[in-house]
Amino acid sequence: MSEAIMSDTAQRQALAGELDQYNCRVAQPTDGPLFTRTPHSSMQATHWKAADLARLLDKIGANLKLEAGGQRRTLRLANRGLPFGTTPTFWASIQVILPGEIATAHRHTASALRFIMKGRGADTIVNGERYEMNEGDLVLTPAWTWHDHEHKGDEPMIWLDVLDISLVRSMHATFFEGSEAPRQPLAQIPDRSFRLYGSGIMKPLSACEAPELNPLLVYSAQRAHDALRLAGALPPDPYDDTALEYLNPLTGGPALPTIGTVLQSLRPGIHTKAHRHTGSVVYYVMRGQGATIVDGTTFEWGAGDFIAIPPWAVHEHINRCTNTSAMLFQVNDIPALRKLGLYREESADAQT
Ligand code: 1HN
Repeated sequence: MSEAIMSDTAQRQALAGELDQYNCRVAQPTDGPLFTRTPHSSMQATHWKAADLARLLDKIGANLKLEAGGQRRTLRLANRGLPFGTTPTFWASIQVILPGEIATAHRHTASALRFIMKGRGADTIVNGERYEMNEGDLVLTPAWTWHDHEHKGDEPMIWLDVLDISLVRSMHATFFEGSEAPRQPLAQIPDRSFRLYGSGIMKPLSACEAPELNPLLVYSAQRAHDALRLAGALPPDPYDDTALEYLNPLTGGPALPTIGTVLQSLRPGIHTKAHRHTGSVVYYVMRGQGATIVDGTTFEWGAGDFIAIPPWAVHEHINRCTNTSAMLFQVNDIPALRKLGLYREESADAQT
């Protein structure tokens, strides 16, 4: 058959072999759609229950070693719709550290944060600054900062770790470096960032850091809870009730460039409006009892549970309790999406 009367489908298939030799190709009829009208995420909404996590954390605490220069002892929150990670951009894991253990120093280009779930007596050193980690504190490990942890308390301790690993991997920008010394040397003033910037309302006249590099490494639970309590007296946001984002005190932008961190309270009995956005989200329920409806599936949650919401999934929250508020810590990738011009949101009312 002459080339002129072959169908377009046949032409495309006939060309494939030759083009391939030159590292080229044309769209083939068997290819899936290149663009979809709206995002079709393969990530699945997922619910992890506190009792299951507690049992698994006990098990990894008892059975996995924490060796110098080795892997951290972390329970990764996985997603059946993704090859790795908790959402398309970030990994959420729960780290177990036992009394006397050291998670040795290293650094990586993935940005990381820690949110302390339970226990006391561990500290972390981030680029020479040392901070005690107490329940509800948020500690940052910005990209390429050295970090190590030591547990000096007498009960196992757990915290949530979130790293933008999938985002960094997708850009092939992974660097990692270990250290010979298990812990870093301390800076002369080992809590400088908190002394200068920790109030959240003031900054030194001489602030000379590059503003896009957040100089503040730790956000205390007490200050964050005070802020949330004050804001909680205001009328609720229709979708999130009271939700405050941890900020970079020099720019007012997000605490990390790619990962958003939010403390949220749902007042007694509230049922928020439904919306969707391009951000993927993981919620950790700090206290309370309620439900989150994600694309029509209802997840009934209680304290210690985690919920993951895929990009563009319609979601709404309910506080089932009529006399106490629920408190949630939320992690999302909205800062990364905004920087890339990819953030969109819409109310469920607007959907057809
Ligand atoms: C990591 O380096 C830490 O530094 C925690 O404590 C969790 C999960 C995946 C990859 C690296 C840490 C991690 C991690």
